[in-house]
Amino acid sequence: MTLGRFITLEGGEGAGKTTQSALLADALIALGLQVIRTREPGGTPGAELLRGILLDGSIDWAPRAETLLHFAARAEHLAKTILPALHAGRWVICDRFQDSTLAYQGYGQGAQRDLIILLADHSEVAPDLTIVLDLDEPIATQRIGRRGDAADRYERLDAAFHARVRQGFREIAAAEPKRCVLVDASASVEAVHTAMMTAVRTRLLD
Ligand code: Z5A
Repeated sequence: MTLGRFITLEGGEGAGKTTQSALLADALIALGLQVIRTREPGGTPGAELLRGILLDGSIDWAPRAETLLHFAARAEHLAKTILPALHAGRWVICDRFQDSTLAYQGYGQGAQRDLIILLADHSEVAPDLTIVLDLDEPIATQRIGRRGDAADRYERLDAAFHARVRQGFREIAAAEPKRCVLVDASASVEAVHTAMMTAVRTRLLD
């Protein structure tokens, strides 16, 4: 059985993951590949329910509880969306995955990082490629502001929190250069797409 490929997009808020996920999917489909796009937290009805309670801000979760809720959503997402697609030979593009838990809950909220790494190591599948979109917080805030929708619980956290998250993503990318590529997300939409396609071609297609 041929497994599809698993690509994750990571980075802080407003870095362009949703925009780039759509462009990447179109480019891969144009190459004749079968592609699905999905996101975390979410990607199945149960995981989308958990997304609601994580993001709506009605509960200020303890960091360990929040970590486990993200992994519960992920277990559902893996079992019902990601793994079936990969087993059917499809390429899966996922907007956020385990690196977000390490960056947000571990670096950002101070949850136990070795617990997060342990849970991630027990995942049934690891990404073939992770693209980390790296963006200065003020530019991200401008972009989010222009979009004009209500801020979720994470978006309402302060600049120091987002700086820790960014540092976390940069450290993750530096620690795993075979899996991760850090892309400057302050460039134009087209330039970021080109950088991502270069990574996909050299690491997964050539
Ligand atoms: N979270 C967590 O804590 N732990 C976990 O384990 C997981 C998640 C999995 C939900 O994520 C929250 O969950 C997230 C972390 C937490 N919260 N935060 N912050 P989400 O992915 O739904 O939320 P997000 O990261 O904030 O996504 P976003 O706001 O939709 O941003 P994006 O997808 O990276 O960006 P975008 O929507 O493509 O672009 C934002 C705007 O910028 C938009 O108007 C674009 O047209 C514009 N844009 C995009 N690219 C460019 C360029 N290159 N130049 C200029 N303008 C651009």
